[in-house]
Amino acid sequence: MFLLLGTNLVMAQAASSNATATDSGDTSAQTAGMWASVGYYTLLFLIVCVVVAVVGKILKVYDLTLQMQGKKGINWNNVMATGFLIFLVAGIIGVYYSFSEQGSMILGPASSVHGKTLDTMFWITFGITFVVFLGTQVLLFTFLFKYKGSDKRKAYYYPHNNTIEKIWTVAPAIVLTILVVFGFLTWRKITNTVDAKGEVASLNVDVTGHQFAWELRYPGKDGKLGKKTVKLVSGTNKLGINYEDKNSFDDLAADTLVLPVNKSVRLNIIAQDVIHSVYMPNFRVQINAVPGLPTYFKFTPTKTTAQMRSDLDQPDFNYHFYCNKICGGGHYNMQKIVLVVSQAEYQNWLANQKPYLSDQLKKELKLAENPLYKQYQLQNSLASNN
Ligand SMILES: [Cu+2]
Repeated sequence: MFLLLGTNLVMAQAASSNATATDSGDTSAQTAGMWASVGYYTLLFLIVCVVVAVVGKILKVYDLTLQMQGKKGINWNNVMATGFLIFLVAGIIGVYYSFSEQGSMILGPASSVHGKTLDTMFWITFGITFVVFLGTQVLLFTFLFKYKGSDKRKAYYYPHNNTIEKIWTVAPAIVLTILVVFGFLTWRKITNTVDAKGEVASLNVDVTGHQFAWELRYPGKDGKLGKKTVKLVSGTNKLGINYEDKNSFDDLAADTLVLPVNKSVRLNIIAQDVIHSVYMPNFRVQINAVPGLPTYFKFTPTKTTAQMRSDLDQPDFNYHFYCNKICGGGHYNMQKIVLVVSQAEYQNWLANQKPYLSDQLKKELKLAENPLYKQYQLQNSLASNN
């Protein structure tokens, strides 16, 4: 009960702090408000405890006086059984309340191809577990009430029954197997969609997390990302790009994750310090960024930002990209806007992005004297002349 109150409290706080942050930004008033509500719920909990204790004591005294007068005392079996029934009804009301109050906070339809499959899996799992939850709770508490202790009835000693043991072992095993196999097939379908079968993703983007920002690197005209090495990381070469790889020369640095709609994207995920996590709820994308262990995620966005805005009737809607690990003091900073646009808009945006290779970096690496770079420049100028 205390946990439930606590969860509600935190949710209410998040909602109210979101509302007031835009209004006034007065954090001290918010903190005071927070402690006032913590105090309020703690007090409420203590009062409920005291009331229960007092009612219990009164009943006990009443019971004792009845017994002293030679009458039949309180039937505690009935009291306990009724208590269980009240608990069941209150619990079901609580479940209904949390669905009706917080159910609307659930994410809208997925905006990616694999997201729809994941959602189907989620709802099937939810449906099965919810029916089992409701069924077991109703049976448990109804039986507790129906077969409460009584003087007229003696408890039946029933130590073992192979048949029902088989049923309650085999039935959950079958259901769990179906769910696990379903999840495995779904995950395989997601990870096999784009390039696992040798088919290259239309777009390959590097996402590097560090305390406390994400760095994005897009491939240039060649469509290939250059190699990188952690040893080369410096003030001017934040990602440690290796310029002995000629694919690096035209790579682009971007501030926003812009993606063309209906094209497969592969995000190469890297962490430079602690574990971060790439989280894009609308696309149902979430995977850890682990130092020393590059991960990746492939997905295909299906709805442009503009489409979502008109569908949801929210002109200021944006997809977001978050860090999903509490990675340190500036963790809240690790978010970006994700723009899903048409192919033409994407090309247009890409043409305006700055190369990762800054003038300063060129000087530092003495690229003017590098034969590989000279050759790259020559090819570029020939290409633009043609
Ligand atoms: Cu982070």
